[in-house]
Amino acid sequence: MPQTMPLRIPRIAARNDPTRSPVFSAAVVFLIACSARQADNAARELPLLRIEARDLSFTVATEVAAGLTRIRLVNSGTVWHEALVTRLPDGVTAEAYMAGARAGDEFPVNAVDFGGPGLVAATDSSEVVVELEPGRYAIVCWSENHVKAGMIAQVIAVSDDAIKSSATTSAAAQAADSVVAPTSTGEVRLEDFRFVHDSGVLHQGSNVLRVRNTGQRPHDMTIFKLEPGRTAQDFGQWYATKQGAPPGKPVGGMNTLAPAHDGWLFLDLPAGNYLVVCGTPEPTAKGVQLHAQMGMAEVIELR
Ligand SMILES: [Cu+2]
Repeated sequence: MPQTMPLRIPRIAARNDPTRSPVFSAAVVFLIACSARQADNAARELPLLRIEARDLSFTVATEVAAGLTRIRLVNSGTVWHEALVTRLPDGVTAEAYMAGARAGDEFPVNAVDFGGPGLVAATDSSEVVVELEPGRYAIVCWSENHVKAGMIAQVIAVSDDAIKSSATTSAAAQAADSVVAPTSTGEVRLEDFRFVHDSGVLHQGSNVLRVRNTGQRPHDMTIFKLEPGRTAQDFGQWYATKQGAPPGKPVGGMNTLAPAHDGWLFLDLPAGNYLVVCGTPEPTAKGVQLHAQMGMAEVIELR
């Protein structure tokens, strides 16, 4: 993949919000806290697919219920990892996907990207909710092309009806019926090639972002917390060589979503500057470029 990042980064300052009277802020904080808590509760009711990443493999269940699913990546490795959830065409295996990746295909076997937990640093975790259709999925780490070293796993999403018919109690069957989508605290649309959102979409503390791909291309939303005093330009320069300590670290995100796909992204953010990028590759006349290099990047300041 290409190795430079954009130099022109729009800056969005949450502190410029005009509605910063103490009373208003307190009310908003209270409302956000409540809605985030409700969202957490709703998400907790959903089936959980826990993925553990090591260097360089995944440990994950072989089966999950189709429908709205909470997917949590725990990084027990020593380097950054991510977990793309991509639907394999009928009859196609994760091994075929890996073979395609090794052959240089950026989007192997026409798999359909369903999102998944974005890139996180060692010992950190990343969580999303997405709706899985019944079928076979690959869990893939594209960070540093780990997939080519075998960092891929396979999960079957089993249809709701199959689960209900095999449920041993009516309570279990009802549980399969009563899943509720998380309540979001904000929305980000992924377009070709920019993030579209309100200026105050992210705030300190718990965020539940609804992320929708309304573009014609696949997109992701990967978030890096910049070290104090470091800029997006610093990050781009470091990324080009990967020499020395990185000027920021990944704190999660929504992995690549195919057009018209969506999901919810859980983020717990302390104050600081965040670099938001789309790391999805695009074949262009100049070779393959990351969307971040095509302008799909911005800095959000949380104060
Ligand atoms: Cu993109």
